[in-house]
Amino acid sequence: MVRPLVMGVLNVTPDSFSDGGRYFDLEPALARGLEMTAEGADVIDVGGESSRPGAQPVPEAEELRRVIPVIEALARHVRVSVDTTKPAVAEAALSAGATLLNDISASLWPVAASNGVGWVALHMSGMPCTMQDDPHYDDVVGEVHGFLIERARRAVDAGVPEVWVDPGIGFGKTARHNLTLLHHLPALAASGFPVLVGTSRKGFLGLLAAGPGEKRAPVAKRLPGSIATATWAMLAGAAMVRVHDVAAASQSATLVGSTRLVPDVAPRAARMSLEAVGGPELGVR
Ligand code: HH2
Repeated sequence: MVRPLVMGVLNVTPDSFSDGGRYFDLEPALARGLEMTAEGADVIDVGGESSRPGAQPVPEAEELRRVIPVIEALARHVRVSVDTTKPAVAEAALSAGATLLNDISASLWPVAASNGVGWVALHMSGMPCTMQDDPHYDDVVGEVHGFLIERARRAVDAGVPEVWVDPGIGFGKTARHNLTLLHHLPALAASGFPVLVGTSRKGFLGLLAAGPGEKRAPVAKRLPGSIATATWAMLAGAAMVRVHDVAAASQSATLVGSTRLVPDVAPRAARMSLEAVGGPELGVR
């Protein structure tokens, strides 16, 4: 098996849309990173600049100040990715121990190639400060998949050893665009590039879960939608999901993996799923 991977979100920012300010200082950030690791995160994604709709850019020195000490400390315990669009921040994060560049600008593959590390290409239409103003596509699936596969091939040609593609849920997309991209994930997975998907707590889940008199369900009420869409994405072929709620997503990843290929489950997933069903045979209830 293979259990899909779980990427835990660690926003070292004052203004991220769902957890801004909670992990802005080093101590709570490290504690949360280690907690997510214990909950089953395979990768911790450290970011120092919010990309929420309307977010303003953060100066390079400030982004470095936020993320480097956290990466240095966490990389001793778990695989770390850095969520940045700045080449200098990417280089410094790799020197500090990160081994994956999570790149919403889909432009940093030369940095990944020269350092021999992994790279995630995400599709974004426009820039965070304006991307949700009036997103428009003639063919959202064709445009997003075409862009990602072209970037991914360029990265492979440049020598990047590990190339991921991410349809960029919420990055210049309406709820309908997001749902359409989720529906067509199998086609992206069929490209052969491993797919990463991040739906966690995003605005379209708030729209879909809105209660009476609410325009959107608040972030605190988006856990069911976050796990449902992460599970959907894994079943549709995503090899990794990016989530805030690691414990729940990790359990879901284990179940998805276990239902795929029972005899070959990876040791950790096997332990968890077998304990859950009460014995070494998955036939045991
Ligand atoms: N979403 C966010 C940030 N980075 N990276 C990838 N690969 N995929 C995503 O879907 C993705 C991402 C936005 O979420 P979050 O980090 O929680 O919020 P903010 O940007 O406000 O810090």
